[in-house]
Amino acid sequence: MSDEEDDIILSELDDEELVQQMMDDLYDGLKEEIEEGVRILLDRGWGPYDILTKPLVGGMTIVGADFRDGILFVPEVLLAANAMKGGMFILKPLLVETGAPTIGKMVIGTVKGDIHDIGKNLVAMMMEGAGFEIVDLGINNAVESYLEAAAKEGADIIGMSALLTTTMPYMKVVIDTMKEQGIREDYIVLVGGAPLNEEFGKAIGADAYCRDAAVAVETAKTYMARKHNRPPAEA
Ligand code: B1M
Repeated sequence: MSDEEDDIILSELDDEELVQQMMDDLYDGLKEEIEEGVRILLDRGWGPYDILTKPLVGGMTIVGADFRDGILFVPEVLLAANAMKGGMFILKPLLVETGAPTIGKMVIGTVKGDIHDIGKNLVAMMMEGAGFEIVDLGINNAVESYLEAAAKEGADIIGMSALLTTTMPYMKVVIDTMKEQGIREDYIVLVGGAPLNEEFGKAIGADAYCRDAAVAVETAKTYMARKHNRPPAEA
């Protein structure tokens, strides 16, 4: 870090400068600075969702582009991810404290072979904030992990996340296994992750692809409303 950067006092920056500085700090993996920036923006009346999406997700998008282009490498990206998690840790209670009644239960996890969890964690937080009960299965989940947890927890929704083109096909393994076991219709299946799209979601037989955490919340609500309005099965 240069002397000039050492001298920056985050609280003296205006909002726009602070957001830009936080994106730079995220890039540099500076967790304490990110935490400080998050607290300053909260003190200035920013909503937790805006803080997540602008400096944090915005910063991570730049990290992703430079990782792809070979400018950043895994250790630097891990530091950036760690800084992002520091910010998310402060925001989580604020995102979940709406006191909304439980409107459904979702088990969510990143699929087998994939250790990316930032997006999945963000979805889990936002869903919790919207009144869903969340069972977070973490990363690297095999089909058994999803299905056993969904049955044990009496889940309404199975949520799967994948960030790699090599791991996204595993979502189809889970859905095909559900079909084989005759339990596909027992659950709403929502999928998400940067390399996915609507078409992929349809092709693998998911109920819906969710572009981001906000879409995941809205989609889950829509499907839960449909589920509750479904006529009872004939005797
Ligand atoms: Co990884 N990585 N990574 N990585 N990494 C990507 C995904 C990559 C696109 C980078 C790049 O090349 N540009 C690339 C994948 C390329 C491809 O598959 N075609 C890649 C690679 C190659 C790898 C490794 C293979 C690198 C290596 O080792 N050579 C390796 C894989 C390890 C493995 O999984 N087996 C690897 C490792 C890592 C780190 C460990 C260093 C770190 C992860 C740390 C962590 O997650 N704890 C990491 C990171 C941070 C990234 C990038 C830079 C950022 C991902 C992220 O957190 N984004 C990423 C580049 C990128 O995506 N731009 C990259 C922010 C997050 C908020 O967005 O996850 O998309 P996202 O989630 C969104 C939506 O997608 C959606 O909502 C979220 C919030 O709005 N969503 C859902 C996500 N899941 C959902 C589930 C739902 C609904 C919506 O269910 C209902």
